[in-house]
Amino acid sequence: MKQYKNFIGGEFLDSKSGRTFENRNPANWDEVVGIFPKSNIEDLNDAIGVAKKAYEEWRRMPWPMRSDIMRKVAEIMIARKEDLAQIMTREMGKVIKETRGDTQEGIDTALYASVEGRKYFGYTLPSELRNKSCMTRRDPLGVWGLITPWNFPIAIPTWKIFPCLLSGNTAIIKPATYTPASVGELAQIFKDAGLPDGVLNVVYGGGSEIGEGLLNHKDIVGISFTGSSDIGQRIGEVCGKTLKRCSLELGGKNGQVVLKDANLELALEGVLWGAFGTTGQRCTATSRLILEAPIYDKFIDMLKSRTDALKLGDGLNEDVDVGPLVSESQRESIHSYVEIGRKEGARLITGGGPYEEGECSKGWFYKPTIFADVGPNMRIAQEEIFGPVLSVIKARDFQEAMSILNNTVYGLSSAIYTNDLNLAHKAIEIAETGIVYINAPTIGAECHLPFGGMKNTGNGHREGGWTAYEIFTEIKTVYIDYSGCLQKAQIDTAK
Ligand code: UN1
Repeated sequence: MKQYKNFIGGEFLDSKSGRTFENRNPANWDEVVGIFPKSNIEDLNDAIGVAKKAYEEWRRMPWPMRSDIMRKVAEIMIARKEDLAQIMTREMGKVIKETRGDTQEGIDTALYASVEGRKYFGYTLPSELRNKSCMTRRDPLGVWGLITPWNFPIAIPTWKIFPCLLSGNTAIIKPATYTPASVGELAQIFKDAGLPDGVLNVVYGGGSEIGEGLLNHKDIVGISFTGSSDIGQRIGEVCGKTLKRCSLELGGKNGQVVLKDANLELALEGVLWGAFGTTGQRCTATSRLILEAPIYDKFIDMLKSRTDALKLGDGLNEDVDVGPLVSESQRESIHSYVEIGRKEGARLITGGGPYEEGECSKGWFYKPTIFADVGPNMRIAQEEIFGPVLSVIKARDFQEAMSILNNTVYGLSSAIYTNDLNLAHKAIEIAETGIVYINAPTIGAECHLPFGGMKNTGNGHREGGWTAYEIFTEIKTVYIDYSGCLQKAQIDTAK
């Protein structure tokens, strides 16, 4: 069992509070994965102080030099991929194939950053006046607070860390308390790759202390947050008052639509992966399945038999399909939604309770659960559950399927299965989601494309791709007048 420390100014330090917390394996609660410092405001202030100091030098380092460090990080991550994946499965529970994928997403994001440092940024435009040129450039903002969730313990921190640092900012990251080890390993990797001290700092602790501390600190220029809509709203409120930049990536209630002409086998593979991958604990999880009436009964039968065949267990076993939930309280919250679904009159097709057979008796396992005959306005069709619970809704036709799809306050991703080219294009236009998949499940984002949602899923920013760099940079508009005389815009041009 490893003793992790905060990473402040390039050093691994205990908290000045003297307090710690432990993290246990959700597949086996007897196993302690690590001990972590439970930091206080003093630790946070130290971290912000060193990050502020490091910013002065780091922002001046040429972009390609910064991107070389990102490439070194990628190289170390590649060498340590299996080890990182194993730690992640032990701390978070998802199956090893998925934690390898999560780590790969971090590697891809690092490699993308290493290329981005040599290309994109700014553009030149003509002036209305003679002997004058105009251009834009991008500059960093200062010290950022990065607050990350537990469901993608490496991928999501890297979505924030790489564009934030490559852009010349420095940062404090507060990882989720359920998955602190992965970010601890990343800190070591950044140090091994030669990142200058103080550029990236890790401060462990809870949201009410460290999260709030970051949010309210005068030297923090922006917050990038992925997590629940409730906390996102609170962050948005404070950032609004203090005029901090703020990027929010929040909940989802994603739907997969299967039209009557679709390849049903393909749609079945898609929904199994979308709904039960990561044990449903993704903001991109498929939590609503909208079936066109003629295939409704047949598809539910197909889905039930495949769902019942999914193997639950410790995610370190290669043949396990579904790992545990991350914690006891998540399991309770998911079960309470299942109770709500029952009371609302939805028809339980399979699952519906904790799973405690054999080796699963010491973990937070929950049976993959399907409700059919779900009304589009039932709570299980409206609220984010964040677990392996799928609500199946019947639609009369394409139009009704699309209005059910959009009948939610969230708008992250959607999947439409059809072989009709016209309907596919129409669906892309109608869907109120930031990401639309055609004949592919609601999950599967790639690091070089924008990621984010419409409506209550966020505040309009997009992580991933070059759009992530817009979050972490300020545009500077530059006019260079080489005429040697005063030229008045709009006045001299009117002649
Ligand atoms: C999330 O759902 O919380 O879309 C992030 C995917 C992942 C990222 C998901 N690459 O599959």
